[in-house]
Amino acid sequence: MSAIFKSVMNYSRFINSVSAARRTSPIRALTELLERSPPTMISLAGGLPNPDMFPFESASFTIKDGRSITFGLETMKRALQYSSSSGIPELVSWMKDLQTSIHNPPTLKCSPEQGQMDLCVTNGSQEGLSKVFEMLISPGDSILLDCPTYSGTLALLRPMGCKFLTVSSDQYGIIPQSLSDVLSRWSPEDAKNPDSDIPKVLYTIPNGGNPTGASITPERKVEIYQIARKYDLLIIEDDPYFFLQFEKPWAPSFLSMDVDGRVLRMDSFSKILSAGLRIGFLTGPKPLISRVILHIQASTMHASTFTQLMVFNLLQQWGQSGFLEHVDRVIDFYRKQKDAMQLSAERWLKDLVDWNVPSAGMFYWMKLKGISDSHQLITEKALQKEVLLVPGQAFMVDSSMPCPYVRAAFSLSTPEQIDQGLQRLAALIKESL
Ligand code: 09M
Repeated sequence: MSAIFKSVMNYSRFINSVSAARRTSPIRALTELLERSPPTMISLAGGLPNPDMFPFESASFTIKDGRSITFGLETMKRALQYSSSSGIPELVSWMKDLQTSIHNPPTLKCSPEQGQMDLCVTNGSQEGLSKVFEMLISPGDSILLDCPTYSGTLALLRPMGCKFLTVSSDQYGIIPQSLSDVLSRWSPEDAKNPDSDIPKVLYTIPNGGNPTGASITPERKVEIYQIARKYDLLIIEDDPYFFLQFEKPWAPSFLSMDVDGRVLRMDSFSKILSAGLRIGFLTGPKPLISRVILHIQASTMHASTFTQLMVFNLLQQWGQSGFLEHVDRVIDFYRKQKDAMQLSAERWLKDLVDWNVPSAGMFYWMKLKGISDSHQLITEKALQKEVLLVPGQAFMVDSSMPCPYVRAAFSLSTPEQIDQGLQRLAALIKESL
């Protein structure tokens, strides 16, 4: 891709009026000044609390591999204090190195204005998603997405008053021809007209889609990226299941092919380190990441300093290779879980359900044959039979339409429970036919 000429992006085209109006807080600017000052500086400026007054003194964590992390008094003071809105510098730097090793983004050496790759820490990828949409979407805007999709994204977008333009997909993700077809009612030139209603944003989950389990093939990604270039679209790559790809080599990301700086990528540690620590990463062109950081300054301020230090200390001890070894162990677990669900589905659901075997993630998307809507079946009868699945409706743009699908997660149950659960589902379906 590096031989391809870069399009010059006009980022202001994508930023809505609320985001464009964000300014750096004067206190934040002073804090940064203080960080660059000599230790002799007496600052009466910052409204930071005195950590000597906090009751916690030290902390120690035992890692399952036998190592430990200890926060002494000084680290503890820092962990309990406010910190930078973009994330603690050492974690940001570690993650930039990881993104570089894994994705080698073509924008790494661009100037900041030209979309140089930047990164910030978020409270899980959900905060990245919410901040990105709040930067880009104005009421009445159209957004391109493949449906069904993550209910958390729909929950975010629905109240924003945007129109959903759904693109067809299958087990290999978005079908590029369908994306072209949806866009064919506009001309690429419309992207230069500020009054045009041409969509500006494509959202997708590229690996182990939630709920479908689908993963976009590398060939399709290249085609989709070319269409995004043609119509000047930003691609929102929501990829929390990237590290749960069962087979190597891992698929190249949109970020890895992003010569222009039109990809905003969400990564998450929720599935590999901890969901409750709430650590995610937003990677993308600097002019857009800096808008998101301004929003973080004015809302959550930053992801927990304590949590960030805890994660950073672990990553530093592990190094990139240790981290990737851990990821491999996690993948081995989920692959076995996926195989267990496959086996049980073959055993109990063969003639009752259609499904595809996922190549990443945590979900099977099951179509119940001969049942037009799974909602009542799940919310009433399944409860009595003591098996719970998510009715497909939850992932649909139009949730008023009947939906014969259910989402089955293989993450949390034992193979025995999975087997029993699917046996119960089979009995339910048979009763309802
Ligand atoms: N179900 C997710 N998905 C989910 C879910 C969840 C409680 C979360 C996609 O932790 P974060 O912020 O990194 O993850 C957010 C996120 C972003 N994008 C595609 C996701 O699947 C997490 C949490 C209960 C149920 C949940 O069902 O699917």
